[in-house]
Amino acid sequence: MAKNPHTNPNSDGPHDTDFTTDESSKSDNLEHYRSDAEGHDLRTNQGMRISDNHNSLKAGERGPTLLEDFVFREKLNHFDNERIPERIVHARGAAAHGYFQPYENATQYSKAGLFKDPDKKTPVFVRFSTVQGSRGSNDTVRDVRGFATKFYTDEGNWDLVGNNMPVFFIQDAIKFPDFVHAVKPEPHNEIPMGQSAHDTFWDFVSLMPEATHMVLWTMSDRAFPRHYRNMEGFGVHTFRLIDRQGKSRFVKFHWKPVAGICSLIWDEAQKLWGRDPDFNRRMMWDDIENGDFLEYELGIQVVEEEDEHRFDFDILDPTKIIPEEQVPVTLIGKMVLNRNPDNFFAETEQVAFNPAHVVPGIDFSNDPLLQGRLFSYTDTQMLRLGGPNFHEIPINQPVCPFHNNQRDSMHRQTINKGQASYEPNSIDGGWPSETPPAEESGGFETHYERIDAHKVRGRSDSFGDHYSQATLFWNSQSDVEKEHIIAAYAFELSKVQRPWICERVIKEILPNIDLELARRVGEMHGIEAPAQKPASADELGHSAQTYSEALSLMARLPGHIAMRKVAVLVADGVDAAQLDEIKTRLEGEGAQAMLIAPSMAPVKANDGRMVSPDAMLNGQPSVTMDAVIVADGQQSIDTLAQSGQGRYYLQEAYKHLKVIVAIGEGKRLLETAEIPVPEEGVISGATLQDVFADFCEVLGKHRVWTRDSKANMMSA
Ligand code: HDE
Repeated sequence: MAKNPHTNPNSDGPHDTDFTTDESSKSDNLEHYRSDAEGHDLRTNQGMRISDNHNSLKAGERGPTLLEDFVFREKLNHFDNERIPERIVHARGAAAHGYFQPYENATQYSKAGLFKDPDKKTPVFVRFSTVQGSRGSNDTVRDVRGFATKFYTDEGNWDLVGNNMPVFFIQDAIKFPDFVHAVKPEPHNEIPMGQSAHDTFWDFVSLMPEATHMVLWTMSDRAFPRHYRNMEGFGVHTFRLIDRQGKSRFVKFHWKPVAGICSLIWDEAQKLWGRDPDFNRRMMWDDIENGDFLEYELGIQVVEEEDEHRFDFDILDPTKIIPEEQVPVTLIGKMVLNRNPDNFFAETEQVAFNPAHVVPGIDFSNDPLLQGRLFSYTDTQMLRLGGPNFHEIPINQPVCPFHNNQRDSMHRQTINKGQASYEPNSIDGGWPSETPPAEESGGFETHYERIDAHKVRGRSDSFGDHYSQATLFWNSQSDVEKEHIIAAYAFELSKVQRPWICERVIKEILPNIDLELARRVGEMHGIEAPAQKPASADELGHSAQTYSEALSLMARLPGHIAMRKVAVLVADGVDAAQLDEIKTRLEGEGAQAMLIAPSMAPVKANDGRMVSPDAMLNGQPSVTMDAVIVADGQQSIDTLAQSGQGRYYLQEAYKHLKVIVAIGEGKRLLETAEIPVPEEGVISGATLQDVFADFCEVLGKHRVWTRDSKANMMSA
């Protein structure tokens, strides 16, 4: 291949070789920009000390404010311009710092330096987000979650900008504006916020069969994770890994949550909109502050180039997964999120991800959705962050040195020295110079791919199967998950005003996934679903695999109670010794116990001790917790039984399939609240010892799944 015929004598190899990142590199880099006002005088942006920050300058104490007041003007001017455009999608998010560490040298797959040394920690910044709602919308809406990771590597930033679902709604980026316009709040009244339950969304997706697979994922409980630590992440597209010899392999990236996958229940998610709209971000923040870090393993599914066409789907089609049974996920490293940002705007809001930010060893496939994304992200930052210098914003800067001949524009911070802002040059010694590709520390070289094609505005026939993997997903769900999906479609369509859109979904889309699914949703809308699949055999496609365990949430339940939040209900007269025992035993299992009382006033325990509650019943409602323990104590139970909130706490916990434990007299509260006891997950006993093993076993599955069919009978 002909090389660039430049004359730069310095292009002989890497020059910034004495540089290497470690876990604290990004934090050290940000330190330069951190500002702490403690012990400092109040000054203007020009550095002048301010003597009065309460009164503007006036002509007489009751007179008009004077234009001369530059202190007032600076303050108001800055305030008036505080807001920047929010992200067009993924506007609401929360982020954390951490590190990535490979398990062992994985350079047989990719020469990217961050995969090489198991002792090396590469700093990361991860932003989780919802897609549809604006910056101030609710956390627990039914939506996809963004899972975007910026790795600050020795060789530059690599952004893995993924979601918590492995497929997407459309196949070609040219449809993205249509999709986003359809899912966003409707243009005439900006309703509904954070919801896909409206006409334009269902109109679009029912006219675009390629959306069917992804819509099914969003109708599953994956659409409202219990905690960011409890969701998977996916790069979605097929990418390429390039090894040291320059050999390319296709790859799908996965994040596997160490804490297992757990979701909310739809009714619980909805109630959280009001009870704690910041639920997910608050949990992440609090856990990190408490040292309960979030952990994920990075997995790769590797497909050799010669196997590209061996599947019954096209690996370039972003509406398809590669089932884990066909290509297992190899876990190559671990990411730990262990530090909260110092400033939401400076870091979480200004961070700019881009799937085009790659490092040598990682490259793109021809997935047409990915190809479009490679353009879109820089483009959107120009408006959102005010021009092309957004890479200079501290959170976006690589930690390795970076020099080039890009110059000027809005808000330029770098003071570039020298006269030659071009290359090659003989004035500034030929610097900065190119680096030839190499096995390691080389310059980026695009994978050498032969393309021999007609220019064509079209789509490959291999992208034509829109249903078979949706059917695979449906077949792989447990009965409980299927019931939740049916309820989700019924709910969403109940918000659609135009009957023909509902009919189209029930008669033309759902039966192609599964006839029973269509029949059940149809039943709830008084619409008869067809007895046969309406799509042709060609349109239905074919998946040799009909079941994949990895697609069910039940396959990855935590199996332990670490990090679970347990409410311990208390009131005056509660058994003090038992409270100590409950706390010790829960903490021993890594769970978090919260004492919850009718009010924040200290509770007088049975031994006269005053115990401070962590929260009150309506301040930390059951929807924010994973399980409830009713502690013993006659007077305490009397008080809780007389309280509507006390009884409701248990009823709601029961409805949301939570484990409920009553110790001693506590059983009386269950009876007053009309909670059936005993049954699986409703456990009573004379002492904590009697119930603890049972409690841990059921809570290890997160919820009492066997209760699902009865839960709706609870009116809470
Ligand atoms: Fe994005 N997407 N996207 N997207 N996306 C944005 O970039 C876009 C897609 C994803 O926390 C925007 O900076 C196009 C798939 C995440 O800051 C924008 C297409 C996946 C985030 C954009 C897609 C994603 C974004 C909006 C179809 C999963 C939030 C603001 C071709 C693999 C990142 C911004 C953060 C954000 C464009 C599809 C993930 C407009 C054109 C597929 C996690 O540039």
